[in-house]
Parts: sequence; structure tokens; C-alpha cells
Amino acid sequence: MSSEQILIPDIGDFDSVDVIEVLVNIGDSIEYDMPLITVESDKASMDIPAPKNGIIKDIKIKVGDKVKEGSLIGMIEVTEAIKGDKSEAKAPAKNEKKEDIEKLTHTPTRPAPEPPEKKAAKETPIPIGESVHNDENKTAHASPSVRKFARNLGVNLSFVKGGGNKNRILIEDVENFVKGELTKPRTENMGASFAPIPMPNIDFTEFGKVETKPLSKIKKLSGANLHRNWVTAPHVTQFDNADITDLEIFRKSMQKEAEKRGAKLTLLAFLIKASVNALKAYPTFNSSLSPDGDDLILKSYYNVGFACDTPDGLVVPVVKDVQKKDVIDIAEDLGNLSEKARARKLKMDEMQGGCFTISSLGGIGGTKFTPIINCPEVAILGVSRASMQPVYNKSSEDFEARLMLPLSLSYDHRVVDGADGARFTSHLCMMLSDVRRLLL
Ligand code: CAO
Repeated sequence: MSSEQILIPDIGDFDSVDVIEVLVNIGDSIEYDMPLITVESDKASMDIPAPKNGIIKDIKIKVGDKVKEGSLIGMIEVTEAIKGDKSEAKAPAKNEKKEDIEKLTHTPTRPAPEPPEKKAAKETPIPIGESVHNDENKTAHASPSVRKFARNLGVNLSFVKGGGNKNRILIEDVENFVKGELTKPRTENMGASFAPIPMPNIDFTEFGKVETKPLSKIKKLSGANLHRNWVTAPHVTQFDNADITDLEIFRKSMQKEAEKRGAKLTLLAFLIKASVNALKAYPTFNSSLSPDGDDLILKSYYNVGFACDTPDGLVVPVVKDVQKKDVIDIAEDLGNLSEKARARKLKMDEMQGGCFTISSLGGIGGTKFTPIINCPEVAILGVSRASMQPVYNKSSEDFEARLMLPLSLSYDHRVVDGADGARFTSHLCMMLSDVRRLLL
């Protein structure tokens, strides 16, 4: 056995190209023609194949290095001489088109491999996501080895988001895509006509100037969760209006006392208290479906999450053990948790264990909205801006100006029936319109 240098072969018209992937490690046993590294010019990318069978003894380059013909990739301990060594392999000719380089660097003297399309059709297992369109695969920004990997798995690269330099699709992006697809709810029984069609890939620059900004980590995470929740839980939203005229007078009268304890007594604190009262009256709302959908898990603890708007996106801190707290305790928790959320200092356990969520947009505006359930919870309360409304009083047979708070309760119809949805919001309205009940 002898140790030999592995050099970059003739790569055509390129003076220097970037190493964008190193596909082998020291100690790897490799076969002739296996891709060792991927290099990229500003126009094309190509895999550099192994010149011989052997074991990688040393690697002299890393991702980001610039290389050219003759650069040392590493050392190989040749284990077995093969017929088609590198001297026989056809190098890309200088005048060949750049797009052809990929094909040429893969042309060994062994029997020619089947064309990729044919091979893919044979090897492709059940297509993941959408069907494989090789034309779309070609436009994806990925190295040949990644394209081959994707083809073998039946992945259409036009659906995969690249995490590499200049959004290049890497092996791990394909792996993550496959994992994501496999954990999606099964839809085969829905019939093909219900499966969503792929999102068109539009080049917006054709219509005007654009700016591309990466989504924040929080937005990506919450987006994936919201999407899953929206498509898995059949949502119904029940609307109601709570008369909070007396509650507001009481809240303001308690503000000084709250300030003494360092808290701002907001409406949200009362809403959390009232929600727990309603959860106790209607325990189905304080439950989760088991993952197989066969059982309902009823909870005997009362933790309420609240949607908090931060510069990085939406987070949902959780006020724990609400049943043991008075409204000022809850207001204190709300202040602390909101501050931490905006300073990105929330700990994981401060966002876990929620039973029910409140999303209040009342401080901003709007008359009503339909919140998305924070699954595996089964309901969420949306709160919009309170406003003075003429409300008919049966006793006085006259209209009175009352402060009305719009509520929108979205619930999972697999767990909650429509009648219970209406009962829950009626109960909430009753609690909020009579502070004495709330404080009991
Ligand atoms: N009607 C009228 N006024 C309201 C109100 C309502 N429903 N709710 C709050 N207000 C008023 C408050 O009284 C306060 O006024 P003052 O400063 O004069 O007292 C003002 O609006 C601001 O309230 P706040 O924001 O300080 O307190 P909050 O308890 O209402 O809200 C929080 C706290 C964390 C929920 C809020 O800051 C927030 O992030 N809201 C956005 C939630 C969100 O994004 N939901 C959407 C999720 S789905 O994408």
C-alpha cells in the first residue's frame, strides 16, 4: 500500500474556486469516483471525485479555501489499484461549457452510469413532499452531491430552503426537510385534491426593487407552530362582548395599591383570573388531546399563557398556578414576564406548562380577530379594544353607555362542542361584568 497525494484535477476555465463542502474525513474508506469535496465558482459548482480506492490519511483543505488545478486536497493510502485511475479519467476541456464540467468530472472509465433522470426514477422511493421535477431540481442552488442525495430520497430541491452560504442547499437542509415532511400530519386519506399545491417560486425583482431579510429565529419557530396548529386543529371562533364598565372603575381604584407592590394592574390580569374561573367551570377547556387522539387529558393545574409582542416576534410566557394568586400577584407576574420576554431573557420553563392562552390586542386596537390555538391546548381567548357602546337596559327600558370588551374564543372542535364554546364565553362575560364574582 502506498500513500499518494490527491490533487485538484484540471477543472476547466477556472483560475481559482471556493471549497464549499468537504465530504470526507480522515480515516474514511473511499472508492474511486466518490465525491471528496465540492468546489464552486461564481457560475457553477462541481464535486471533485476520488482518483483511486483507498483510505483518507490527511485532509489539507477546509471549507472557504480557494483552490485551483494542482492544489493539494490531502493524502490517500491506496488500497487497491483500479482500472480507471485519474490519468485515465477525462478532465474537463478548457473550451467546454461550464455547465458541462459537473458531468465531465464524474466521467470515469468504468461503464457509464445511467442518466440521473433514469436512475432517479428507479431509485426514488415514495416521493416526499411533492413529486420530483428534475427541471425544478436543476434550478436549486446546490452541489451535485447534494442533488444526488436529494434525488435518492425523492426530494424536490425547489421546496428546500438552503442554509449555506448564499442560501446554498446543504445535505443537512435536505435531511431537515425530510424530517419535517415525515413529522407532518398524514394526509393520504384526505384525497389528492385536498393536498396543497406548491407555493409558486416568484422572482419579485421582475416587478420592482425588493429587499430580502432573514426571519428571526422566534418568527421561524412560532411560524412553524402556528402553521401546524392551524392545519391540525379544526378551529371555530366564538365571539362575545363583556360589559367591563364596573371592572374598569374597580381596576382604576386598585391601581395605587398595585403600585405599592410594584405592579401595574392591567385588564389582562383580570382576564387571566376570569379565564381560570371559566376553566374550572368547564374543565374540557383545560385539557389536551393525547397524541394518538384517543384520550382527553384533563389538567388539575391552571397555568395561563399570554401572547407577548416583542421586537423579535411573538412569544408566550406562562403565568403559573393562577388559582393561588390574586389579581395583583398576576399583574406582578405579567410585568416581570413581559419585561423578560422583550429583553429575550425568558427561560424555557417560563414558556412551558400552559393550559390556556390569552392574546390581547386591546392595547393596540381592532374590533375582533380569530386567534390560532396554541396546541396542544384546546382553546385561546382573543381580546380586542374595549369601547363605549349603547346597551339596552331591560329594567330601565333605555339605552345606557357601557364599556364593552370584544372577546373571540377559538377552540378545537374535536374537543369542544359549539354549545360549550358559547357557554364558556357567556361565563367569562358574567365574571367580567361582576367583579364581586371574580374575586370570590
Ligand atoms: N381595551 C382598551 N384598552 C386596553 C385594552 C383593551 N382591551 N387592553 C389594554 N388596554 C390599554 C391599557 O389599559 C393600557 O392603557 P394605559 O397605559 O392608559 O393604562 C394600554 O392599553 C396598554 O396596555 P399594555 O400593553 O401595557 O398592557 P396589556 O396588559 O394590555 O398587554 C401584553 C400586555 C404583553 C399582552 C401586550 O403588551 C402585548 O404584547 N400585546 C400584543 C399581543 C399579541 O401580539 N397578540 C397577537 C398574537 S397572534 O399574532
